[in-house]
Amino acid sequence: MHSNGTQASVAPLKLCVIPGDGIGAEVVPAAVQVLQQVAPEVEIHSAEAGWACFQKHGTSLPESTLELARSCGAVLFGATQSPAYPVEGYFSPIVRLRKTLRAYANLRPTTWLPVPAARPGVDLLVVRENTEDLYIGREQTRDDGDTGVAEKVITREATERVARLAYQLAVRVGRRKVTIVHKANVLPQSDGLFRRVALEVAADFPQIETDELFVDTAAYWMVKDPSRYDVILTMNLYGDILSDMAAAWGGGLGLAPSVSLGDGIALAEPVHGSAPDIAGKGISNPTATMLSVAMLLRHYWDRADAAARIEHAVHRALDSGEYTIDIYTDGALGTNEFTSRIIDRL
Ligand code: GGG
Repeated sequence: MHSNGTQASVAPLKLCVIPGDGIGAEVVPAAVQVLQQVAPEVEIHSAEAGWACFQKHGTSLPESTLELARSCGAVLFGATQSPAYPVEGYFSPIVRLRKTLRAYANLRPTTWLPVPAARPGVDLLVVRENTEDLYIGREQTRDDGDTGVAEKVITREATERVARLAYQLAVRVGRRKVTIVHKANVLPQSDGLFRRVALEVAADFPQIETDELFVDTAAYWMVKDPSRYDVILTMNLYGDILSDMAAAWGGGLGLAPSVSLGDGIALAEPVHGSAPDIAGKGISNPTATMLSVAMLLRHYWDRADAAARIEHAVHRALDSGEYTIDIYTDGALGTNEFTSRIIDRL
């Protein structure tokens, strides 16, 4: 309070909301409803991106969306459905958004939830480098028409910043071990650099145990015994794949949240995609998006209290057997009904 009795002005919390394609249009509004219950002060600003946006406007990520995302600082993205064949002028909006916003560290936790498919005791965090690797989109078809080439880029700068964030986070949240995942024996120039730089950063954190695995061995252990892991630090492509595998132990992709952090930026999104097979039926699971909002509250807005309210409400609903159809078919709830049950518990 100022001495003249007026309230000091506090910058409003703003969220840029981009539902995207498919079930993004169902799960994002559900998660926004939940957010408005626990943090009604957050201003909601909507924007477009995705395949449908490309068909409408000729771009999958309009400049106005990027500007809004930058000015809000916090973004909630649903899902997108990029075609699996080349389309002139099209690029993946989510990959571009992560890179343009320099949201460089994608945090993908898998923790046990009270659902039938979850593996008791699973509790791990994948920290995935989010701005380079094979995902930079430098791809071409050679003149022979039968050779596709993609460039993989790994830099010291991007590796160092994601590694440092992973170790700092490990210290802050009380994790004990970081496993660096790579394939440096086959790719010594790119993965070898990632390994070297990550190990250099690890040396600054002697309180955290560090080990390393080749990505194929890491996949084997993810299936055989995920309790081997605490924090996994890895590159973009391997992180994408390993975190989906981990999500199976958490009870399924419908429950797997994520947030990507950068300097002054956070981009929350469920790990799952646009699920075109179930889009529009009102049966999608909004849990992953709700838990992604909780991650935004905890890691970006420093609102651990509000994050915990969402997480506890989700736990209690699942514990009472309130499931969407991806979790259990008998008596499954639709997206809106499930969302109401969560809101009732907040
Ligand atoms: N919510 C994350 C998401 O949309 N995943 C699917 C994905 O990565 N898609 C990339 C694309 O279709 O451009």
